[in-house]
Amino acid sequence: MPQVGDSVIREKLAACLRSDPKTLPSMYFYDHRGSELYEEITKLEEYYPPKIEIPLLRSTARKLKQELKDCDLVELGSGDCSKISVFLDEIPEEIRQTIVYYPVDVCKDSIEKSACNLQNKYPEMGIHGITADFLEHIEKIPGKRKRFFCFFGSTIGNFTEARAMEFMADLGKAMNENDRLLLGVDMVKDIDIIEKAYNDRQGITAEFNKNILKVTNDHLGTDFDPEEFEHVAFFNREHSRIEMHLKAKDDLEVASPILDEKIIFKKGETIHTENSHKYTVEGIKRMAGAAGLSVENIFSDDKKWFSLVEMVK
Ligand code: AVI
Repeated sequence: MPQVGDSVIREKLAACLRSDPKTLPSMYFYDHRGSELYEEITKLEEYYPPKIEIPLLRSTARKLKQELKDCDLVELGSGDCSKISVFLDEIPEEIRQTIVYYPVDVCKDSIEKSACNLQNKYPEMGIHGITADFLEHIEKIPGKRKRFFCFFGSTIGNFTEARAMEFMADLGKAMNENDRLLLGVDMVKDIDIIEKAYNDRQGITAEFNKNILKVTNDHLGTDFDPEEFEHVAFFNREHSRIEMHLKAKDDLEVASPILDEKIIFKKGETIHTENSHKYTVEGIKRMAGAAGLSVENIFSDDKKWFSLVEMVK
């Protein structure tokens, strides 16, 4: 018996599958199984971003520690707070006790649990979780003291170009003169390295990609069989992004009693499931400039594969 999601989600998914070309929004990767698979991806040899971002968070925290004094540290999309924890480990306790940390995430349970864990780890620091979709409610973020915004993980790379620009512009508008933003971005590099990161030998990324069909089945009551689709991931040079697709192995029809319609696929037709943009220094500066921000520092690893970009208004 399919689990029927709410009508807004249903309409959104249905519209994506009716569109030409067909799409599914990448946010639907992350049900329980999808989150487990993503966790596995982060440990894969080929998937380089976390292996570079984590040490970079440490070295950058050591460089920025003075800027964190007396500030409200706002992490957008804080998840399990594991990244900020790496960052805060490098901040001396006497500075930490002047910081108030605001994790912002849509998931109330995850915020409460991770804020509690973090409070046990750093009893000297104020912590106030904010349950909000920061893409919609940036005004919910307090603004009395100077703020240090963080958005790690190159999650911005998964937004459409227009959405990323809109998000940056909203942030640019919300930021005051003393505020700072530290943005994690995955950089353009040898295409073979990028493509291998999304086509791992164990097939975990393929399973992660196909899992979106099970999530769709849960919401729409469709009978997608993930085995009838092939995982495809390639670098699109024009848009400077990895694209993930699911390609129909044959002509097929997918039924949905909830939608009361069939979804028809021709052999080779794809569902576009994700974009993961890769950035250049020029691209980052352009994006910052268009949002009314300027780039103060770019902290990168030796190979310049990943960057933490510090921006000010
Ligand atoms: C969450 N996000 C930054 C990942 C990325 O690399 O774009 C999602 C991902 N998709 C496939 N592998 C990882």
